[in-house]
Amino acid sequence: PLYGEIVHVHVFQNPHNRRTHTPPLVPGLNASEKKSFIFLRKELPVRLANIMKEIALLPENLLRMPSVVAVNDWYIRSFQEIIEFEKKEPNSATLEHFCNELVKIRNRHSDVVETMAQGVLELKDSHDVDHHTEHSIQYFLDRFYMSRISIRMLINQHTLLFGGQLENAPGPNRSKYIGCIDTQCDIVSVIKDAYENARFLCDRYYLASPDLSIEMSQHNDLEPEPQVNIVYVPSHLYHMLFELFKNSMRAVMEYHGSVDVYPPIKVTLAKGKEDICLKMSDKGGGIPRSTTDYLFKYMYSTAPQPSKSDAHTVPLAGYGYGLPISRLYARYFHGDLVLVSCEGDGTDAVIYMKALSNEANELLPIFNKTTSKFYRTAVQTSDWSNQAAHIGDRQICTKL
Ligand code: W6P
Repeated sequence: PLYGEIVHVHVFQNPHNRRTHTPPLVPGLNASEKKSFIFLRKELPVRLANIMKEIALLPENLLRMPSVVAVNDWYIRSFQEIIEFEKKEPNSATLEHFCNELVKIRNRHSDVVETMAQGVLELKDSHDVDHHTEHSIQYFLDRFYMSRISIRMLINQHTLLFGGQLENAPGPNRSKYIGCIDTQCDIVSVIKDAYENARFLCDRYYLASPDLSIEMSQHNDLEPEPQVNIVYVPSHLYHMLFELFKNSMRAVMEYHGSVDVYPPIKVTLAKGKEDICLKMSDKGGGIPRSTTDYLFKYMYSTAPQPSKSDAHTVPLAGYGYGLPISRLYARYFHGDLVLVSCEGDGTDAVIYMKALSNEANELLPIFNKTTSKFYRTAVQTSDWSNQAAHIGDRQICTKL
């Protein structure tokens, strides 16, 4: 089965959290719900256990931080609640109870990102963090948040498909959604939604905002409304685009001061045989090459993401966990998110997605010997030197 995630976006209700779902073919107790239940009561504990093994390998001083202890406890509790279903008969009462438990677990874990970020801050405030610890934390958080994306996807699919929140007409009006997966996701309309919502924040803070121009690669002029449709989770795409738009808008507004017109943000959308590429280009002055990598580092992010309750006080994105988590969303279906910046000019952000949905399956962290070795071994020291010669002081002979 295909699975999707509901993303919490501060300030706005993410318009891509559709609550539509395909109706069960047989009303009441249906075979696919039972199959999904049997799959999940095993798969969810496996995924939880995998990441709990990694939590256990975290540097001791991080493990002792109160926020990390809290997150760990949530995982233990959720694991226990799901394995309770191992011995249960899959009758309709069990299935209903299972759905309710999943909703409860999803709610329990809704603030995990902010809480882990808080734990990292607690560590930074109380300890000197060495290079190795920093490296472990980066490695762990990428895997931990990826695991979380995948687990929430499974929970969301099950509760959307079988939780019966909303009815949906069968037959010709049958939804193009399977849970939170849109089988004909219209990328341009997601771009426009994310732009409009980011622009709203930008206008409120800077009293102006850059325009958007969308360019479709190999666009056929006979088509009045160009579209690119793919099988995707619109909420994931929205999350990435909203984050990128906020960053680009802030850069443009800060770089150009008060002028009459700001250079627009240009989005180029291309559909190739293998990839669908979405490039967002801003003329926001760019960032030094040496800092692009830091934008994806959890340890260098300035603050934890604002909690959902105080989100309205935050103007536009700071470099919180928005970018690294957006990259995980892209990687989850075997895509990627990269930044290429030219200092003094602007920044290009590219979201890669797989054009073929059969290639866009889940990318999951697994726990094995390589994993535990990673946490134990020291960071490789560089075997490249920059000490030998200097162009500036003529140690390099330029006149042969
Ligand atoms: C910038 C910095 C940045 C990060 C992410 C996306 C776009 C941009 N533009 O100047």
